[in-house]
Amino acid sequence: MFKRILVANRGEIALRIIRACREMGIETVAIFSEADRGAAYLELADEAYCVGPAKASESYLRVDRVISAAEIGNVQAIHPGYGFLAENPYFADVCRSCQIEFIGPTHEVMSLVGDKNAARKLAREHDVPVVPGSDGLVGTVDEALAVARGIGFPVLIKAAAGGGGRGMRVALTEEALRNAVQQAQAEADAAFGNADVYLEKYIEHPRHIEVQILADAHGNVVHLWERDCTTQRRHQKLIEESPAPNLDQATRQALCEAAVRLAKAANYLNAGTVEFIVDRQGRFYFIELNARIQVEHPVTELVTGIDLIKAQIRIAAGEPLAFGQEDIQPRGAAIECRINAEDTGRNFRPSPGRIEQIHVPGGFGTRFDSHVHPGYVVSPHYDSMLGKLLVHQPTRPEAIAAMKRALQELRIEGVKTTVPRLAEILDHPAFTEGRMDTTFLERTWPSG
Ligand code: MV4
Repeated sequence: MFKRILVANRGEIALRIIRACREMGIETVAIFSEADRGAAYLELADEAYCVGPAKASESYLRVDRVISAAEIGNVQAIHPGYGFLAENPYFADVCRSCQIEFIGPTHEVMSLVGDKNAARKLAREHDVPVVPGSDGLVGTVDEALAVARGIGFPVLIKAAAGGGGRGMRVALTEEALRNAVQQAQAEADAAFGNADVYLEKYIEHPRHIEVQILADAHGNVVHLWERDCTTQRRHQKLIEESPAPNLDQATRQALCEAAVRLAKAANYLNAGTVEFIVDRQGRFYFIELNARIQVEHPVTELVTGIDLIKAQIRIAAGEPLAFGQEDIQPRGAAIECRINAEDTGRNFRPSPGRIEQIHVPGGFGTRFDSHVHPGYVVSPHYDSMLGKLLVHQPTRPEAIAAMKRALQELRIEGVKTTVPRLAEILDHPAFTEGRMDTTFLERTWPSG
């Protein structure tokens, strides 16, 4: 096992990783930008080094500075968390060349899944359902027209280098498709330095369901069931839960087995998430494979009892998984609410500033993953998540009731937060009845 790990991240996920390491007897080296200097969670690491100014592009995203901290800190491995360098194949490759274990997939896998068209092709070759669409890239408007006529409108043009909702464009008609293809190509080129696009039938009002997987270096691949992340707004998830409501057992089983098939086909290593959309008829389609630990991973930890961060570290150290698929029996229902410093009355605009007071809820089955404390200053330089409030209960209605109670207990003074909107969502019949789709929030609160 590793003796010492560098945590290449900040905030709640850095704290989450530091805690797991401490419990495993692993020393930690933290990094911080000048905006995070003096942050309380850094005290829990064994050492901490500054990697640059507040701007992420000059600190947490700087491969040279992060690697320097790893060399000076004399670590054997780096945990990237999520965001920043977590899905950067170049960073994973530099780690390898420096003989530092990257706690995540290989750079080959990261390159493969970063190409959404290649991932789609792999899925198709392994009987993982994909949305009807082009066989591969579409190079010209005429090609796109031919595909669209075959599958019918509306269609979605997606950038091969996109993902997470970036680089997509809907076309409702043949006339619109011409411009849409050219615009999508130009945008993809500008945003990702890669103009490749492909075409899919546009699935209206889908649900977003993802499957957590773990793969070790000995060929074992398991799934840890699904998370429903449908309750999101402008591609920002607000609430995640497991199990997905109103998903029949046969579909659930098929979805999870498809995820494992794809992970095996990709030679996947470490933790990953296979993302699907589910249409109104309950048909599911593979969308993308996320090669990182995700913000919402604790939802899965609560229903399975498996610590995903520790599992990631053990896998990276070469240990075989300590459990098989049969050992992963989900229990009860878990819900996560993202507590962001945002003003829901002003279109979720970030609300940075000093947290004057915070009271954290507790009680049976309640977990709050957060790095903030009274006096903590929320920087405008990073995403506005203050923490993740989670509950675990025997059933979904009980989990909803527990979350409402916990949100009432949570008191944050000094910045505006998403708490009032979260409480409204938990009271909405579309949510309580599990009838959400990805347009639910925008339709219900059109002004923001
Ligand atoms: C889609 C889709 C409809 N049809 N693909 C957005 C995030 C990215 N991972 C894939 N996304 C979508 N792909 C087809 N063919 C609708 C979305 C989508 C969406 C998906 C999951 C969660 C929220 C979403 C919000 C808007 C659109």
